Amino acid sequence: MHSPELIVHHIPVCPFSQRLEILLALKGLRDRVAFRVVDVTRPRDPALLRLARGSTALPIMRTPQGVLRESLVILRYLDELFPAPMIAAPDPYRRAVEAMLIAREGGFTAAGYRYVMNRDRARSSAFRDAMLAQYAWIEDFLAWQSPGGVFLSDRFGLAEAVFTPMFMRFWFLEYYEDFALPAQGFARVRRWREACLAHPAAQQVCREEIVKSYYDYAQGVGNGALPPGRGVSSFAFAPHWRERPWPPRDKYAPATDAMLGLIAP
Ligand SMILES: N[C@@H](CCC(=O)N[C@@H](CS)C(=O)NCC(=O)O)C(=O)O
Repeated sequence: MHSPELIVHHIPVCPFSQRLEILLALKGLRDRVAFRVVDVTRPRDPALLRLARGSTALPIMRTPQGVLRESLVILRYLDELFPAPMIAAPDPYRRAVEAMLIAREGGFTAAGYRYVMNRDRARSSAFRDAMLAQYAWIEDFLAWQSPGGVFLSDRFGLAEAVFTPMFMRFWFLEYYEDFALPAQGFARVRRWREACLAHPAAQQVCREEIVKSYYDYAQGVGNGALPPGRGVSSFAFAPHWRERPWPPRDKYAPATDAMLGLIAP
């Protein structure tokens, strides 16, 4: 069954839409859904806003029956619509275990984004501790549910599709905050994270694209808005991120458009 009616509107470097791309890649069904690119640095098309009932958050997915929002909802919809193979755990109990881990994704995501967006150097260590507390929770959960394994189950599944895009975005913490998991106490979550990052179905973005695109988040400004004194967003499509220099790692000394290789069209 070919379904050209399934259309996702997304921001290409967005972790929430990468979840959908990973799920489709795991199923070998990437071409069943058309992805339409939205430029987050430009005013949103009113027709798209109407589709999402005024919400600017992406991704949204158009289906023959109506519009769906929220990446976790769309993930489960796609998993059930194209059930061969199911990516969620097949057994109800294991699916519930998977759901316990997925229930933590919001707090995990928020801790990383708050940390990179913090502009008060004196508070950096508090944000680091909050991030480490999130990793410590996952460490404990995996040590409980899958102590000797790599993934939560015997394969890359739904929880991995949910968390891997965040592990990738958090390359911005390594770059702008020198954040690293401590050598002691995080072996299980480190094993999980490394296997997630290396999985062939999850290679839609790379570290360089993320570090360059998210520079403005490190300036405390998200979603394509402009930091003070700047004219071009780090999320701009042109010049292409590959053609721009790596941004300065010291986020407290703001760079100019020119230093970032950003030139107004
Ligand atoms: N909870 C939502 C979050 C979606 C979200 O925040 N998307 C960001 C892009 S990464 C966005 O659309 N930002 C632009 C905006 O909200 O205006 C989901 O899981 O789909």
